[in-house]
This record gives sequence, structure tokens and C-alpha cells, in this order.
Amino acid sequence: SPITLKAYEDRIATHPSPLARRLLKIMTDKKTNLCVSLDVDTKDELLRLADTLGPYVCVFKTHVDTIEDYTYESVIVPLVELSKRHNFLIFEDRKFADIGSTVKSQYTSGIFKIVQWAHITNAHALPGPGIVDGLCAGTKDISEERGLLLLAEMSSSGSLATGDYTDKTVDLARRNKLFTFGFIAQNRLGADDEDFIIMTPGVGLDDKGDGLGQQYRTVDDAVSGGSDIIIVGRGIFAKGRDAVAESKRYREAGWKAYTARVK
Ligand code: S5P
Repeated sequence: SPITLKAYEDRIATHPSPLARRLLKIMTDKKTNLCVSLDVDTKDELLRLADTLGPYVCVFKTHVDTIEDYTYESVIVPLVELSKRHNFLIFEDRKFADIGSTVKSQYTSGIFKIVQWAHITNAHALPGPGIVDGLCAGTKDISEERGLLLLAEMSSSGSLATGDYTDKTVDLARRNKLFTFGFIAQNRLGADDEDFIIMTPGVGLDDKGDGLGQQYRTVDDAVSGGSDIIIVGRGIFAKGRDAVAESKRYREAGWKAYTARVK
């Protein structure tokens, strides 16, 4: 039977993570649980989508290392400006997977300086507690809220992140709930009163897969299974699709599925 959960609005006051509280407030105010994955390869496309789809989303997810003409000044500065104008959070889908000391440098330094601008980033649990400690240490001098999602399950066919690995990932998140506010997952994880935020990729209304292992579920399947935020990429911006119309469609489907699930 489908999971019932508290309303986003009722979770704002009680959530342990400041970043999650800010996110739940945005979702409530804008009536959207849609995260669009901006997997494009030029800055113009990225910024155009961020501007035109901004009103419909709570979060924009980026893979900033795939932008051909990337510079901090020409990509990050305007993206942060758009995030303020349209009131969305930025999620750099970096999938950190190294020892604490290395991920701390990858998070804070180089040409991307992810911690400076990405409200959310994510990491694999594989290396153990040091990865969370290293990333958390990287937020030390940042005054704005920052949050981490652990990859507890993946959408791809044959994923190894199942069973015991998933359970141990949840345990790892429990060690630092101020910073680790949720999971990339396909199912509800953690106890109800822990209130982890579940963000779910592999959502598509028109496709079943992409020929490279991606698997799509419908919005209803994802949300009734316990997802708080649906992540949609090519379902919205693939060639031939009207990204604005598709964003409205996924936002409506996501909100309807959420309303049906809420207590
Ligand atoms: O398990 C996962 C985790 C992630 S973060 N499966 C995924 O597909 N993702 C990401 O979500 C992936 O890197 C891509 O950016 C997005 C899905 O894109 P789509 O075009 O298939 O919707």
C-alpha cells in the first residue's frame, strides 16, 4: 500500500537540518517537488533552462564538469543570481567517492569550488564515515546553509547499492543529521521520525530507459513509494520536447501524487 507522510509544511519546523528546512519552505511556497536535472553541455543552455524553468522547480541539479565553455564567472555567478530570483536551490550532483581529505579539497578548491555555490551536493557511502566528515569540514567557512545527500540506492539496472549497503548508508547518515539531510534513493528510507528527504532520479513519463542502464518509473510510482522530490532530466529537456510545458506537466503530476500521499 502507498506510504502516507506528513505534509512538507509540517516538517519545516522540526527538521534537524537548516538546509532541509529552507528546502521544505521553498517546496511549500512554490507548490513544487520537482528537481530538474540540467544535464546540458553549454552555459547558454544551462542558464536559459535555469531562467525559464526556475518558477516550476524547488531544486536545479547540475553536472558542472560537463559544461564545455565553463568558467566560474560566466556559469556560477549568473546561476546563483537566478537561484535567488526564482527561489530555487542548486544541487551539484558531484557523487564524491574518495577519502575525507581528498573530497574536502574536491568540494572546496579547483575551478569549481562547489561548496561556495551548491546548496546541496551528494556522495557515495563506499569510503565510510570519513567522506561525510571531510565534506562537512569543507563547509566550515561558509555562512549559508549546506546539505549532503548520500546515494543509498541508484536507478540504474544492476546497481550494487542494495540491501546491506543501503542499510549501512542510512546508518552513516544518522551520524550527522545536521549536514546529511537525506538520500538519493528509490524508496523511503529511515524511520518516519528521522524525516530524511528522499530525492529520486530515474523518473520519466514517456520513456522506459535510455539504452545505457537508466530505468524510468512514473511520477506516481516514485512518490507513492516515498519519494519527496522527483528528479527529471531528459523527460523535460530532450530534443523535441518543450521544456517549459514538460516542467509544468511534471510539477503538476508530482504535486498531485504528493497531495494524494499526505496524511
Ligand atoms: O541513481 C541515480 C542517481 C542520480 S543522481 N540515477 C541517476 O540517474 N542520477 C542522475 O539523475 C543522473 O546523473 C542524471 O543527471 C539524472 C537523471 O537524468 P535523466 O535524464 O535520466 O532523467
